[in-house]
Amino acid sequence: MASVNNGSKPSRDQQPVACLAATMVLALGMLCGGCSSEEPSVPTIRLNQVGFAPTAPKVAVVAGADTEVFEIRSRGGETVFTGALAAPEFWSYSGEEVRIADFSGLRTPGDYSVVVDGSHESHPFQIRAEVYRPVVAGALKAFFFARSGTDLDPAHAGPWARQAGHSDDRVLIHASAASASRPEGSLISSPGGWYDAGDYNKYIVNSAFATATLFAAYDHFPEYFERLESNIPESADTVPDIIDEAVINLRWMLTMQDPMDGGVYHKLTTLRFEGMVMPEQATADRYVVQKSTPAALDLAATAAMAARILIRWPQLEDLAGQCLTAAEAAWAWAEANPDVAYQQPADVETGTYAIDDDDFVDERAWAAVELFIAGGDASYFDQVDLTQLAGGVPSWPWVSPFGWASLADHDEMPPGISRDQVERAILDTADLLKFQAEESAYRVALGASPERYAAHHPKRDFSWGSSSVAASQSMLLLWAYRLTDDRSYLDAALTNLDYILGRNPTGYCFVIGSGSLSPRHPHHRPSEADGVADPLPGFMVGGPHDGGQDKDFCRAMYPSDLPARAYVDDVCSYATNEVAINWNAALLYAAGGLDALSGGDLPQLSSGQATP
Ligand code: G3I
Ligand code: 9MR
Repeated sequence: MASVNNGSKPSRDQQPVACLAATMVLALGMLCGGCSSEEPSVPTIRLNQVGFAPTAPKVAVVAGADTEVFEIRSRGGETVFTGALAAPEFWSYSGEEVRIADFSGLRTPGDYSVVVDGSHESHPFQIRAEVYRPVVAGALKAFFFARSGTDLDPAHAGPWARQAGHSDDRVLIHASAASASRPEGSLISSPGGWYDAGDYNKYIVNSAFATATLFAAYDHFPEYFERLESNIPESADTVPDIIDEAVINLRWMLTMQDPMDGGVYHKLTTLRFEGMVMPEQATADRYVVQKSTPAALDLAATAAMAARILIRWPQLEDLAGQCLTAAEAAWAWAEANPDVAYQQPADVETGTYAIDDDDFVDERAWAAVELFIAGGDASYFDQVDLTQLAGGVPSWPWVSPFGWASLADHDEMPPGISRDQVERAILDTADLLKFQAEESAYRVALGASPERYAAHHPKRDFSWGSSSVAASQSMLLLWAYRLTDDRSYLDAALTNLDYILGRNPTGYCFVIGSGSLSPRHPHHRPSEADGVADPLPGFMVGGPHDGGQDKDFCRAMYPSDLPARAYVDDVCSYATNEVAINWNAALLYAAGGLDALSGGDLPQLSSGQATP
């Protein structure tokens, strides 16, 4: 195995050594025959398997080619474009020496493929104005498929129709959540919302990231999302589908707040993960567990954000008012309980959404910003110094970037901070990502050296859920574009969507049902247990991650331990092949924003038109 450096791209003066390493790996691979060489034995062509908007940059990544040129062929076999392959470059994250094929000059709508060495052909792709639309509509529809506690009927769910599971109207108070008014073993009702991921539990911290991202997508691109329909039961109403869907989970989140003290339970969960069964077969007792400071602050931020957005629809005015009240009560609880980290009880084995040594500075800042914007009260900043906050990419452990994005759109600045400081908090991280997108061998933003990022970012981009790191980086780059109209941020945002849809070393399009090769065996209980051959579409899987947390369960061996290739399309792999609501929310924002900005005119889908 080639010695791979610590994951940061070798500087240009290091590359000769890196290329030597790659050459050695290639030589070993050719010598040892059956062993798994890290290099392709035949040319590989990696590209966005869905396609490109006519005016978008268009790039494929080629490994193992023997020639200096490439061509683009139409579906009819005609060569419509030829170009020179760029000089070889080494990508340490995949141990590959690759060459760039740039065909941005081809803008004619049509169906095409890339060909090298005269015969090696890529997956097909399209060039057309609304090329990202199916990915966006599917990403939104995935939330409908994730709904808890409701039947999914055939008219809206097609072959993935299923019975309701988890009414969650008799949820037990866990010992860790007991209070005088709600003693251990008492029952509350906490119905609805979305299942978190491949499991059937519901978590406030991750719900906040996902729900707030859907609200932000609408807030930033209202004209686009007002017209995007996903054939859900609510499509017939006058509220945009993305808002209808976000409200489904928001209403559940509000039930997780204790009306007696404003505290928020960290999650609603079984004691251990259910088997690979359908919702109606998953009948273990469900509990709300310990109230936590991050849960209270994340609910406060999400509910305050909802309050200022939902007010736009008369039928949601009451909910908007409830949200502001809930946000203020949650903030007050967090002020009285500022350091209550979630501590997994000994008898609970499900997900935690908690990190070590968390000081909740980011959750507190985000909540203060949203409460300030929603109600105009600057006193929320009495205990919050935004100037001490780093920038960074939004993630469930680092949510303060949402605050920067909201302030960037707001007329009034909080006391002690300038608009320029707010914008720099976004643009400084965006500039690092743009540099990476322009410089990396795959020409993608993903893989930026974390040392260049602000603090709190997962130390490696190829963390658990790396495809969502890509999508969240694109979200931040679109924030930068909205601030500056600088197209280089838009182009950088697109590089990571290209990565997600196929321009990556695994050869997969990570969105189920999109592209030519997408996951067939996600770690997702309904997909595994529903008896339907095709997994539920529209979900994005976590993608490559070299942590190996699931290797004890995986029959299928990972093809590589390299960060960008450590992926296996097997139901066992929850560390690389699960789905999750925060991941899909970031995809929805990124793909939707790029679709909205690529100039495509949204066709008016009839409300009954089935989407994927
Ligand atoms: O924050 C630290 C960072 O400081 C450190 O440098 C880095 C080193 O690896 O680790 C970082 O913590 C990581 C954390 O995510 C935040 O990024 C942990 O290593 C990593 O194990 C953790 O992974 C999370 C995983 O659950 C395990 O807890 C994923 O982000 C999260 O998406 C995933 O979420 C699960 C739910 O618990 C259960 N439902 C399914 C869902 C998706 O798999
Ligand atoms: O299905 C669970 C998935 O949602 C989680 O992300 C993952 C890590 O917490 O755990 C999965 O459950 C597995 C458990 O951790 C170990 N026994 C096998 C379970 C199913 O793969």
